[in-house]
Amino acid sequence: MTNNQFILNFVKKYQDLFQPDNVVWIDASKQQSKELTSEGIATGELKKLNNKLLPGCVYHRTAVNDVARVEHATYICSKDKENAGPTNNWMDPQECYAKLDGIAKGSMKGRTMYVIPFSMGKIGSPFAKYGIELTDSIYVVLNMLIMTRVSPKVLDKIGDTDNYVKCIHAKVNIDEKNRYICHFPEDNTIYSINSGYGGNVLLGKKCFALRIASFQGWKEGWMAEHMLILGVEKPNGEVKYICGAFPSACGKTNLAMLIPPDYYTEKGYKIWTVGDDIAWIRKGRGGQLYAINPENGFFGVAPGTNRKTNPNALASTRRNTIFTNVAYNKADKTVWWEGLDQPAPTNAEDWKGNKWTEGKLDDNGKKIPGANPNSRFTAPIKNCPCLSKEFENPKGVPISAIVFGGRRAKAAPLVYQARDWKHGVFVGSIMASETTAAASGAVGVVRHDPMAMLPFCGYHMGDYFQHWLDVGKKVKNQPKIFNVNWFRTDENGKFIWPGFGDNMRVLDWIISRCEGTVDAVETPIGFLPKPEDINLEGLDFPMEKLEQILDVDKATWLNEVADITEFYKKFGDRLPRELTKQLKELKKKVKTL
Ligand code: OXD
Ligand code: MN
Repeated sequence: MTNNQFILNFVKKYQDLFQPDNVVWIDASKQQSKELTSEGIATGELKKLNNKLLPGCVYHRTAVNDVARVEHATYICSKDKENAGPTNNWMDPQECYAKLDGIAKGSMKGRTMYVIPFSMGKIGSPFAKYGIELTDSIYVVLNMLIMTRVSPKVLDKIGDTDNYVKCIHAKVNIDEKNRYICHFPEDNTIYSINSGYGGNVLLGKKCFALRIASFQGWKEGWMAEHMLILGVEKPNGEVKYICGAFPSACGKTNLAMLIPPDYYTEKGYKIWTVGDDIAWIRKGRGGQLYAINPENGFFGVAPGTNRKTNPNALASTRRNTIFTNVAYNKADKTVWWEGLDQPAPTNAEDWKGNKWTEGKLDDNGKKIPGANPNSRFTAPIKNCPCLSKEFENPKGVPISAIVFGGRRAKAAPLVYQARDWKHGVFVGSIMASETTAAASGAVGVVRHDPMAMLPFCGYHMGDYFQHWLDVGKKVKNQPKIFNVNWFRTDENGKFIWPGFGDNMRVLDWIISRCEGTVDAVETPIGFLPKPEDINLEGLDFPMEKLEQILDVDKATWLNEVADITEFYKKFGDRLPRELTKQLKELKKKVKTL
């Protein structure tokens, strides 16, 4: 498929090391995809689903020990340890290559190694970056065909250069103890072994489009962010675009595909989805920031997705979708997960492949779920009923607002606006959120997750903060920056704000602030809405509750200040002085409350 010696040498090097029986280049033809799917079905790696109800869909189970991203086994292998920073694991690059080569050597004997040329971003767009992934997994090939733009044209675009990201994946034997997800930003290389879980092996996604791309963006003057991109269409037809950074499994997909409450739809408001997970952002026309979604599909969390919470996501999964680790309905060869608005199947297997009925208990009397809490659907973005017509725009969409948001039972109010770009960078840097099932480890623990990039920043986070400050300096029309929190709870631990479609009411305030058509109250943490400016039309939600979730409590925020002070210490002298200044100011202001 190519005469490029860099690529041929790369493929040959790993062919010699892994010793596969065959090497197959992926050309993205229908025929090849069909054959690979059939092969996956024949080996049991995939199950074909009901072709009438779920045409073109297949089902897959990962190993039980391999269901989420593994942050403890994820490394940034910069030459100088300092450059990986205090928030990343580090290994010396040469040691790391040798270690992984040693583990994966000969591991593809009896298997096929696939070579996948892919693009992040529309091929040929000024944003696009190219990659070649080597893998011994048909599941990975089929997922990459959905999530990225796989095409021989990518090879033409790379031409005779060495300018592509080298992505190496080997399943080996899915040994948890020898699982490594390693990044070599200075070599444009990713090396992932002993896993078959999406976030660890679809190397175009987290590994390339965030960890490697954040480093590339730092060097080249743009940004790779863990953000959704949505367009709010107003009754006059004008569309305003918003980027939103939220940690994993905090509702980015739901927000990106939001259906406004009746009050808003009747007036003519509509939300258009550009992306649900990753945004690449750079300066464009009019001194403004523009964003693209470099992906081509959704790798969404299944549990909780239903006709009420996210009808657009559900609709996106009705054809040509790969379901991973959900429950399997043997009766009609369909799928099910907790929170789906239809009764659990009676003749089913759970995500582990065991016979399962709803309410089944384990030895400790705990309910066994049918779907893994981090079970996923991989769906083509083209399936999405509310896909923005700007999705393929090679120049991206102009960004009016950036929204940061975490999962916080207390502290952060429903919404507030940063005073300016520098304060906005501070607001992003102090984000914290309760952990979720998207990564292995404890769930529900509050941790700092600046800009929702803690697990995804491919270099020193102090430099990353400085990069944010520098990008702001370069643009004349900076987006306004906001923080939201849909997850405040009451004394019984219940969510106070209804969330989902009603988040439109908050987006409405955000847009009005961008347009300068609504006032705000200045507080120590930033501008808060006057409660009467959040439109509650058609929603049974008492004003006192709204006041409660717009509250900024002195003791809580003094605690936050202490906590941020401690967190910031990690970054030493690579913490931008501007952020220290912002923290001091916050402390001073909170004391006046
Ligand atoms: C994801 C994640 O899969 O953030 O998007 O883990
Ligand atoms: Mn994500």
